[in-house]
Amino acid sequence: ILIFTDLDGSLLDHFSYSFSPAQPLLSLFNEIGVPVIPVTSKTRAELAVLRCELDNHDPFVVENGAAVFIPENYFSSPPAGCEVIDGFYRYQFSKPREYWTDLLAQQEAEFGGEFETFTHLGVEGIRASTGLTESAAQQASKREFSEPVLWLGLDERKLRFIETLREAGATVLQGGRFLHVTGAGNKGKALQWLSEQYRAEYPDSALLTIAAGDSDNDVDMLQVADCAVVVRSPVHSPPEVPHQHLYLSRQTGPQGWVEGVNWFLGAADRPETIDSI
Ligand code: 2M8
Ligand code: MG
Ligand code: MG
Repeated sequence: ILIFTDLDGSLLDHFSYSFSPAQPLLSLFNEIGVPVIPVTSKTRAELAVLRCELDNHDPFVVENGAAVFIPENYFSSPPAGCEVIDGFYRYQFSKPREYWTDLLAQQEAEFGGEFETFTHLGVEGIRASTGLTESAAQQASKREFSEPVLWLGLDERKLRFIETLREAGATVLQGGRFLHVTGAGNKGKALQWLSEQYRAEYPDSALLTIAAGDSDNDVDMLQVADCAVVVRSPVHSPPEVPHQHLYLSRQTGPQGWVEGVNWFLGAADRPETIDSI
């Protein structure tokens, strides 16, 4: 079993960023060796801190699928196409951040005043719009492959903005609070690439992939996993995910995460009817 999980709004509470309701299940997975792979909008700098707090030693995916990091001695041989960086193998799907900030700067002419980038928000602006602590906001500001954007304008204009960026080659993904502007990767591609690395390492095991997420930027990942847990959000409606094996949690955040993962592991009472979207 491989568990691929979104963080904000899924394993972490949307408001408090706490994962304590999931702690017992995470400890169990650690003990029995079930990998829990964060697949997140967050940066490598944020993951460095969070993985310590979570006591997580598995690979992770940053900035919405823009890059995958695998601890250097995790697999018996280096995965193809990776560079070694700070003790990790890195597989990169996207161009660097500067490419996307340049593209966004070009949008000022048509959309000036309608959006705010992370670069312009700065650490204080990020803190204010996310509720992260100052040091966490600092880590969030260290983007390497993508730029989050706060949309300030009207909804119709937002669609036009997204379309314009897509025509220019960007991938634009809606997170809980921000639009994420990045390159060719998405969470689904990252899941598939990483699953192939596990299959190569364990050719005789039948691997089952479970993915958990709460937002639109998780749909690509939820669709390609064998089992999809949609974690209910306290602030927005669940994303639409065409999937045969889908569970929509009744609870939100980490409680919903535990509920959904347990449901697929057969450890929860099977509800009379499965919630469907
Ligand atoms: C941003 O990501 C979330 C993901 O759903 C969002 O778009 O709302 C990122 O900046 C991430 O780095 C940061 O930790 C998070 C905090 O809420 O916001
Ligand atoms: Mg989320
Ligand atoms: Mg996320």
